[in-house]
Amino acid sequence: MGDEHIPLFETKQAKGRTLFKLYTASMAMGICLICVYRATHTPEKGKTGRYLWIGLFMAELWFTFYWLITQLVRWNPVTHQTSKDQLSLKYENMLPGVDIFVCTADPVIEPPLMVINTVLSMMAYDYPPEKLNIYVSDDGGSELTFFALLEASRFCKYWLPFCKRYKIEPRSPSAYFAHASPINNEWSFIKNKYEEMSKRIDNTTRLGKVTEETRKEDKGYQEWDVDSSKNDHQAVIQILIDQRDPEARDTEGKSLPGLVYVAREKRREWHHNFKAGAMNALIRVSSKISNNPIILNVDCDMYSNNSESIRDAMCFFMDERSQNNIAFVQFPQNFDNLTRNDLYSNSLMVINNVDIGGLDSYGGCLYIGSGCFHRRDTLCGRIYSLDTKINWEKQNHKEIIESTDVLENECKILASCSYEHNTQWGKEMGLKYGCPVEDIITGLSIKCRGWRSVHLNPKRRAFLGLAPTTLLQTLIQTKRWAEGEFQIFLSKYCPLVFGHNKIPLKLQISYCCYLLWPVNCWATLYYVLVPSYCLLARISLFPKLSSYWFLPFAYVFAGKYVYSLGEFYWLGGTVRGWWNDQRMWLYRGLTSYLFGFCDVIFKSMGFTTSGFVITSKVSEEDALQRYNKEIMEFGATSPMFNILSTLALVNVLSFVNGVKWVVMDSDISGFSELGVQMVLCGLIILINIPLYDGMFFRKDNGSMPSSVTYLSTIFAILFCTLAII
Ligand SMILES: *[C@@H]1O[C@H](CO)[C@@H](O)[C@H](O)[C@H]1NC(C)=O
Ligand SMILES: *[C@@H]1O[C@H](CO)[C@@H](O)[C@H](O)[C@H]1NC(C)=O
Ligand SMILES: CC(=O)N[C@H]1CO[C@H](CO)[C@@H](O)[C@@H]1O
Repeated sequence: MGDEHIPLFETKQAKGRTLFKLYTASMAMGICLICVYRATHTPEKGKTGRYLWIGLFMAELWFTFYWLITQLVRWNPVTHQTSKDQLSLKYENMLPGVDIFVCTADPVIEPPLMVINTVLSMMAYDYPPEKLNIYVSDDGGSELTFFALLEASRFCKYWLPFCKRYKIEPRSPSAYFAHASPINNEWSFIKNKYEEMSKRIDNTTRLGKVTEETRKEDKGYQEWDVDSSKNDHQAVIQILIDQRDPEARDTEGKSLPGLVYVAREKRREWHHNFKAGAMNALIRVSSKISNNPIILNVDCDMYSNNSESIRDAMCFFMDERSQNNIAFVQFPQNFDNLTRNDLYSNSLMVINNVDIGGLDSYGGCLYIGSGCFHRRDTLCGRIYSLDTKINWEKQNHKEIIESTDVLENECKILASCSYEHNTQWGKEMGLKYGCPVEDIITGLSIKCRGWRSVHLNPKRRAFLGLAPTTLLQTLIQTKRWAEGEFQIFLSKYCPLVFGHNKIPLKLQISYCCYLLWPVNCWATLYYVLVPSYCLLARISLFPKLSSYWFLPFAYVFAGKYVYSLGEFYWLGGTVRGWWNDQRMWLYRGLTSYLFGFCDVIFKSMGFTTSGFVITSKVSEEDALQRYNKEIMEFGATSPMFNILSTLALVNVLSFVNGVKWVVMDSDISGFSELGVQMVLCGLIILINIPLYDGMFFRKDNGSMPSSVTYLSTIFAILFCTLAII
């Protein structure tokens, strides 16, 4: 074939690299000058403030170190572009099959209606349906989810042909009908059908159980006849759409993607390894039923916003140049319920658009547990060698002759608790166990076996999920990530050790950029607390405003923030969005990272931990209204809020004290000496405005609980009294 070398994807380097390098160099110079200043101006032994000064120097050294890692990550980001036309031209008839895993864990936190919307959007991919199989892992083992899925297996017979005929997007019915305007009668018919179905599902969910009448409709419900609970039940495997069944057709007689409900066995005496355990059970069950060479896994709230995403991913797996060394293609996590200025900074815009592209240029973005296409063989532990080419043409899975019942029963063994006992599952095979963010170490170990990975970040988002909509949810989610990541850093999977000699040093260090998130808490806390403490105690920690040494501080500070504002704006954010992002950076540092760090340390010493619980991302009506108006939501007591409020108040008190001092005593030289600290305090106050508002002015349900306000006021006053005496 003459056209054999037409590439299926293109890789581009980010623009403006020279400018970026110049900027980095100038910042590095500024930072060096600051270090020189700190080293040469340390207060002498015995003088007040010597230790505070040294502490501040340490905090700055940490920030410098972390900044250097960040610059390394961002040195040379790349982006990819796919040519799906080429893919169809060359490979349309040999496209490999794809097994899609949708994981859900709890019908209350993750409503079944949301789950089936995700499932329907996946079933409707623009891809040969006989090559698609959807597996829903229900770790809640709930008949409500099963009921919803059964409904979906009927509705899809109307939905899929409708999607394909009118080429509608997105293909999650709820997302589609939320914005679409009527086309014709068929449209209204489908919409009615969808609404009826969602009513039935909502009614059943509200009731909390499936009615007796409905239970007679499908023998699958018998699985719930035995006494069972969320954490103690047998394995349930139900093939809802069997591709071997000649009657499994849509209303136009075309074949349907397979649909399988899987609830692995749960017993109290076995450890279940959370999502990693569920994924591994799915890998085994799917290998028995369809055994497709590509696996896509998504969280149950992430619907597909682009019906061509599978083809995008295939462009990498099937490209001839890539030497078949691509183990997985990761899409970023995006959200469709973000507000315009992204109050809680959930969009991860800079990480998704810049940082991960940087990791990609070093041969390996992270695997982040959702929206990722894997090769089945690499996920199961295969080591890279030059002949790992998949023979796409011979991928047709083996003919299965068993009846559905027999097949389901065989799969139950694969999904039983004891199956993994004394096997390599969770170690060398499948997702790794023993860490809350198992995806990161799984991705890392795949890379250590010689594979590379690709990050694809198309303009039109491939997957859209739900972002947390309250401050506390956001902070707790970040805490969980931070904790897991730091745990990896301290474990044998630390990239610097585990990846030694296996992946490039650049990549090892880049990984640490994320794994060290929580460590930032100490320097952040120090910077928020100590300069204002010293302002109260009249100890100067920074150069005078009139001194030349002030310049590097001003340059580094301004340089960092002007750059990040510019970057944020250029990526499509708003100025207020950037300001919110800075606030959330601070809040995460002072709470999520702090608790994450402490929990990891306490856990390693054998103590129990703070145990913040995850709550539903679907919130109350009035909370949702505030979210849409971008009013910060407190409304709960949490030690996290105590910390934030106390710090915010301390800064107000010391700022007021500083102002009083300049105005009343007209102490101008004092102002020059403490000016930087006053500016710092002032900025912290500005960024905390929504917090003061929530503490003292708002009266709605989302304002700060008064117990938190009282307690933090007392703490703040105590602290300031200590500083002054
Ligand atoms: C759902 O419940 C409401 C009352 O709670 C009832 O009026 C309605 O008919 C039910 N819908 C379906 C589809 O069962
Ligand atoms: C989702 O897809 C639609 C097209 O169906 C597109 O208009 C929209 O911009 C996409 N959303 C995002 C966030 O990319
Ligand atoms: C489930 C949920 O919270 N959805 C909300 C996401 O955000 C949009 C506004 O941006 C709301 O309208 C949705 O209700």
